[in-house]
Amino acid sequence: MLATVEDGRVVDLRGDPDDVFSRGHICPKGPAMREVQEDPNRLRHPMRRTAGGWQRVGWDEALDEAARKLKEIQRRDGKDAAAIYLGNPTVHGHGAALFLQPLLAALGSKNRFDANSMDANPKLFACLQMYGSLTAVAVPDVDRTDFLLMLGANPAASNGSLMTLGDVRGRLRGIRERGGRIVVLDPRRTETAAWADEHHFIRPGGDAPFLLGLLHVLFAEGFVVDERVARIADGLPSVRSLAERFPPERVAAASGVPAETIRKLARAFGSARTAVCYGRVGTCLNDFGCEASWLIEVVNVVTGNFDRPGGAMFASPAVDVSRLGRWLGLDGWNRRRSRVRGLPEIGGQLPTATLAEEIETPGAGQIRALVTVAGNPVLSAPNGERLARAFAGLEYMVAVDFFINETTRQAHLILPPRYALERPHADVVFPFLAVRNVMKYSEPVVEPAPDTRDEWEILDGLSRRLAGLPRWPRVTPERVLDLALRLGPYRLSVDELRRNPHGIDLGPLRPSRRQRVARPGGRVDLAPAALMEQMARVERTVDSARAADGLVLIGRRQLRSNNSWMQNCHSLVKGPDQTRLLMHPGDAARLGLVDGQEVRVTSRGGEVTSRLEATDAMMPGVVSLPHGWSKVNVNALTDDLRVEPVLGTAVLNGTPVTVSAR
Ligand SMILES: Nc1nc2c(c(=O)[nH]1)N[C@H]1C(S)=C(S)[C@@H](COP(=O)(O)OP(=O)(O)OC[C@H]3O[C@@H](n4cnc5c(=O)[nH]c(N)nc54)[C@H](O)[C@@H]3O)O[C@H]1N2
Ligand SMILES: Nc1nc2c(c(=O)[nH]1)N[C@H]1C(S)=C(S)[C@@H](COP(=O)(O)OP(=O)(O)OC[C@H]3O[C@@H](n4cnc5c(=O)[nH]c(N)nc54)[C@H](O)[C@@H]3O)O[C@H]1N2
Ligand SMILES: [Mo]
Repeated sequence: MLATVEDGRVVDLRGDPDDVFSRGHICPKGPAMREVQEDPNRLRHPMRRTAGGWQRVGWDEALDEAARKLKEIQRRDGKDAAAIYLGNPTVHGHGAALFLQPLLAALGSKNRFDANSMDANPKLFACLQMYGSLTAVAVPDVDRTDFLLMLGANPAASNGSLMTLGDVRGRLRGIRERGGRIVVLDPRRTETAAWADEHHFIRPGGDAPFLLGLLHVLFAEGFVVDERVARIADGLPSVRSLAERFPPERVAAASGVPAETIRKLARAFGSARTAVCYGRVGTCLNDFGCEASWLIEVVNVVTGNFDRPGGAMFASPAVDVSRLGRWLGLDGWNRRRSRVRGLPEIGGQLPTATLAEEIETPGAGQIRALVTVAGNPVLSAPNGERLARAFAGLEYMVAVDFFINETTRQAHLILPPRYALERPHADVVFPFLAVRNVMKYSEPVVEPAPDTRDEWEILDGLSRRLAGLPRWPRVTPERVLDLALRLGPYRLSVDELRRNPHGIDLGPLRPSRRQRVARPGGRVDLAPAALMEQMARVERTVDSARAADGLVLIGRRQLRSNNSWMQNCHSLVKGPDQTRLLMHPGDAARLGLVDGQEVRVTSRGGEVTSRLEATDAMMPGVVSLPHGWSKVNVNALTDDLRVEPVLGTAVLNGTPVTVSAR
């Protein structure tokens, strides 16, 4: 973005037309950053909760207190008595991304939770199983593909996820301008569907059955060239005999996609010059998130679209995230399990769906203290209200965040970092998920307010106190970044990035299976045991599926919101109410409800009220609410006990609900 600064204040923020990746196309949240910067509610100094309200404290006093309390509790009850929760923005800046590891090490607790257990873990798991690494995430080569088959993703609103896109609209339009096609499968006809050639409804959780039917046709009709697949992958016979058992007719009811449509899509995919299947939050956050994520990769590999232009490819980022991941021992799963429900870790992190019970359940290893960094799990985690009650019972809680919100208001102490416009910025995480290799470094655009701290200084300050290390000398994020860049494949440096403020274009994605697939010979495992053994469960569901009688609830991201936290920005929340419940008009008529009416939405665990919008953009039997809003908290309806069995990922979509007049 380009910022205009007058008298130390940002007066204008807009897209940078010379940016090598976005070409100046940004979303409404970009300009709204000015409002976050100016927001009087944004904290600049540490705040302590007292009987008389929040009181400002000095930085040293605050950091000393946090470290002392955490250590006291850990000394008494063991290291695991202090837990940490890492929220989504921890990956959005190099300060946090590079300085969280030392904090995790200094805390030394096995009770680590993160937002990925409500997001991408099933996909990362599929990558770990098939390609040997959580960081071996193949992304659609959007700029060259002839056919994009998209399941449960809405990049028109989300800007692309595990598929970092600059100029999302232009890039997707490019597929069609080249004569290619985009097909979307989603229980809602989304904003992305409006940009696509075709949209088909799919039942929430219906992706794994659909993909099995798709694979059946791909195999049966000769779209799989065995010799070509066998050159790079093992397990083809297992996958073939699996797919043989699922003709489209068998999966039609469970997927909600007619058998004829599945056949047609398989033929279109199989005969396209290049094609790529891609799935995101919708495919991950259901009972078969791991299986669906795996089958998506299988579709790409068996049709010869893996690691080739126009298919699913690996980015080659300037900072070698895979190497960092290996050093940090991220590439693992099920090396230990959570105390209460026995859910497995992945990448060292436990599922957030079990955090509340780990706090509530007495016994050795009970969580008594918590650090949250850039997260708002009370709104973002299933059964958030239970979590809020659990937080209230903690002996000590400290939040690294610059807003007092549903989560941080439970903390004894809040440590607010500087905002993005007051600190240098380099993206070290997302280039490894980008559809083109790019790297950029941005200087701060405004002077930070006096006596404020950068995120890394807070994390570093806390780590050093916890570990009992001297406070000086410190290694800055710029030094770490510079080293990582110099060790990376392009031998870049921070100075070189500084000389190129519009970013450095490092070219299109390149075939790199041998470097990126961390298995012997760079070979892909098409049929990992951990996934094959789930197939009996899929089979049972497929065969017991019948026309749904009740309603199920799914989520909806919106262009003008950002999970739970930009709702202080007037430019984003003005206009029509964004929290309406979407429902098919046929369902509304059946329930005697009318468009615009106030309704009560009830689930096993909770209730919210919302206004009804009757729209044929919804699949019959499915209703939709966005997440992240406090007045209509969708996660008051979701269930912390509903997790998929492989990883314990929260099943945030497909929640059974009833809707009635209020
Ligand atoms: N029902 C339902 N629930 C969902 C989802 C869904 O689709 N449906 N999506 C899930 C997904 S994909 C995700 S990623 C999670 C997100 O879950 P969380 O990460 O827990 O929630 P966020 O709303 O992203 O919270 C971000 C917090 O970080 C703070 N913050 C912003 N920038 C910074 C910064 O630079 N430093 C620090 N320290 N703090 C900062 C904000 O004030 C806010 O409190 O929600 C999940 N929850
Ligand atoms: N504007 C905006 N952008 C964002 C965010 C934001 O809050 N606001 N959040 C960011 C984050 S943290 C993430 S993880 C990404 C997510 O990025 P995306 O995954 O692209 O975004 P979602 O809108 O969650 O898309 C999920 C889609 O899945 C559909 N769906 C639900 N259940 C199912 C199902 O069972 N099967 C199928 N096939 N579809 C289903 C929903 O209708 C929805 O359209 O977006 C990021 N970008
Ligand atoms: Mo996310």
